[in-house]
Amino acid sequence: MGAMGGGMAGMSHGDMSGMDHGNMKGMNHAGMGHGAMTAAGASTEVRHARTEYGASIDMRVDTPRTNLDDPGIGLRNNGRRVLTLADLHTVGGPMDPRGAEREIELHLTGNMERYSWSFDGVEYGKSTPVRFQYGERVRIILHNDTMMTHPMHLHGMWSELETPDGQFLARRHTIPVQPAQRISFLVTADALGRWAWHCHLMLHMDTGMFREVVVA
Ligand SMILES: [Cu+2]
Repeated sequence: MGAMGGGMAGMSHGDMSGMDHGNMKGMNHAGMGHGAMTAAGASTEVRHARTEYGASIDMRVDTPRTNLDDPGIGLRNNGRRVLTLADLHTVGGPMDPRGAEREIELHLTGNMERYSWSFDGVEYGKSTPVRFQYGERVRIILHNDTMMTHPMHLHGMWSELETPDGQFLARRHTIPVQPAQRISFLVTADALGRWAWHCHLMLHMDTGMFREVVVA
């Protein structure tokens, strides 16, 4: 864990002062006058859910990084050029030209000592589904509050990765989120039903970094 570099700067351990208005997921930001949400890109205001202040969490990141050109731990400055998310460009642009109608922010969380993993401090067994309205265009922000990279796989729909200022980059099934990184992507909820959304590291998925997504 010694190779974290600059990403550690903003981490708080047990500091309650960052507690704010709780879990924003499912809330419609349209017309809410949310200061940090810009037309061009994802909101930058960090919102830790209330459920992140519990025993399931050993770390929170208050000043995440948003750059996509970091090769990642163990691959930096090794004399070779390493492909990063910033190098990807899907030919033809996004499948859906619409901007996001609302924003869902979820944090990737865990406790290294307990070896438990979760979204927003809530393991799968205690969670309720994330709900998408059929046909909506939604922006998902994933904010990594852990010291590990999590390759996050949303089933059933495409994840359209964007730059911090809202430019389309690439269409993917799985998006790796590095330690202390905050990334965003757009999803068109065009597939009715129940879908899995999880980290692709088996031990993380099995211990709770898994959510059900319902499109209805
Ligand atoms: Cu993981």
